[in-house]
Amino acid sequence: MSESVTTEEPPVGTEERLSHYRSMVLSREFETAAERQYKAAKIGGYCHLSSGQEATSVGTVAGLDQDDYLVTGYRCHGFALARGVSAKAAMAELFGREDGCAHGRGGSMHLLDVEKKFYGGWGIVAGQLPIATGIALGIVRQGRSQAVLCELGEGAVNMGAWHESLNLAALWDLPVVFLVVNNSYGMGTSVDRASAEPEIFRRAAAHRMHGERVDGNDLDEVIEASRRLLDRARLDRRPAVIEAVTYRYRGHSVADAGLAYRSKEEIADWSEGRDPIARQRLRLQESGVTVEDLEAIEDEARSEVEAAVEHAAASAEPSVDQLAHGMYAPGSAAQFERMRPGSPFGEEALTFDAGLGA
Ligand SMILES: Cc1ncc(C[n+]2csc(CCOP(=O)(O)OP(=O)(O)O)c2C)c(N)n1
Repeated sequence: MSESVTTEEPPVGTEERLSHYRSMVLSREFETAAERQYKAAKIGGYCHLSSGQEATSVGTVAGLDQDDYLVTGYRCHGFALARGVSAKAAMAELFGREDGCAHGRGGSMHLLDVEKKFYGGWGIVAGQLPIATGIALGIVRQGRSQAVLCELGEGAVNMGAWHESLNLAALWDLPVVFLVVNNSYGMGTSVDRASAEPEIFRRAAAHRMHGERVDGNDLDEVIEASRRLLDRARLDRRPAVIEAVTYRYRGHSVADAGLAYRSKEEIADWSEGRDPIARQRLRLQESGVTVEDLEAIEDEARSEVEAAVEHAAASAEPSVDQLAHGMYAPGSAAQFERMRPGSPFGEEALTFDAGLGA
């Protein structure tokens, strides 16, 4: 840790704890269903699941104000749901359907809901960091009081965009918190084999930025740290790094069994011994919540996901003539108009009608 940052946050109340529990269970159920649907060929492209990481996604999103921004990498289902994207809209997006939260154009890696200030879902490792940093710069330039939470995997911290983004965020005092989800593996490469400094939070110090590590499977700990650091970013314009240590139970993507580079014992150690949902369930029981109440929440989440799958399957495919809709900013048509063969840009003719409109 590069400095001490204290908290005066009140403890989380039971209603709120139940709501977070619901959100974690919904995420787990969603991922289980997504895997099944992918294997049944209802979902195409890539599909990265985050089962086991629920305390990190739910806990960090709990630290955001409604007006704050969220930007993530491709393992984004749990973050989208925690931010309030409905299971129906998220599942329909995985199915590539019109009712999806990105109208079926993005798929699993590119969930998006601008109204909820969830700016994706990005497939290029570390590609989301400059975007999040730019949003934070926009906030400062426009004199607004908001924060940005930027999620990335521990595999992304060896990319140039990590260094560039942290440097500018620290130099310009930008209100952004970089959340490194350290689930031990970038595809099949363990953090110890990839990072000269495997305690990722320490890397913040290279930019004179605050960094700290939390147990990413402990919901309360994650909420406390993310609230404190997001408040500090929003109110004092001070960036930070939170490293959440957690584990993904499934393979890198559904196409990876996840067993070639780690042992069954290691997976069991996390899934049976440190599961974030089981941990929170026990805490809730200890605080007086009944098993019946918890089971009702779990049944409700299961039904919500079943309904989401039915909804996704019944949703229309986007029409082909709308393929490029939303891809270009207003005004692009005029710019493309100038880009004819023989223009100073020397482009070839566009090969299909991009449906740009005015
Ligand atoms: C620039 C770039 N290089 C390589 C890839 C291929 N790739 C996809 S995921 C991944 C591993 C990233 O691991 P990590 O950042 O730890 O995230 P996690 O999968 O653990 O969520 C790689 C190398 C990519 N998408 N983008």
